Amino acid sequence: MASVKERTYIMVKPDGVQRNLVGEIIGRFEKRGFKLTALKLVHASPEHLEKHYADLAGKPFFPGLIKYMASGPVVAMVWEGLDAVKTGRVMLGATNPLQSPVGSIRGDFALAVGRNICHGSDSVENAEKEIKLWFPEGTIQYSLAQESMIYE
Ligand code: RTP
Repeated sequence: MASVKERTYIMVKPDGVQRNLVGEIIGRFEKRGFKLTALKLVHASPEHLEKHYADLAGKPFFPGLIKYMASGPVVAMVWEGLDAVKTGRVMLGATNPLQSPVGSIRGDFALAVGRNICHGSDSVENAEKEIKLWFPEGTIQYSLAQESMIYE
């Protein structure tokens, strides 16, 4: 059932950080109406990234993916709101920027599948797993002043 408390894990990848797109990406989620409940800049280890991408172990691009993701800091975030997971994926666009509509993050800022700027959880279940992995310390709870202007 749709919940305004649904959470998704969004991560600006090293290319997004190096290209100064952090503010742009945060701004899009803020303006859409989502609520930020966790945020940190982290230079993740290959071991940590292998856990995050465990489902992809064995894919031919896996070693290159881990190397790229460990090449610099990422911005790890949790965003909360109605259909956060599905809407977050729409805001990101398709995995391959070529198939991403203009107006999406990848459709506006990326050209190559291996440098696609931003990660977003693909299911509520995976979002909760990823949030635990990246924020074992937990997230912050607070209320948004304009919540009644976002939800009926
Ligand atoms: P992400 O997990 O990063 O949000 O991406 P996604 O769900 O859209 O795509 P997924 O299939 O989970 O792949 C994870 C990341 O691996 C890189 N990739 N490279 N070279 C390739 O063919 C290839 N395929 C995937 C991308 O950076 C993708 O986001």
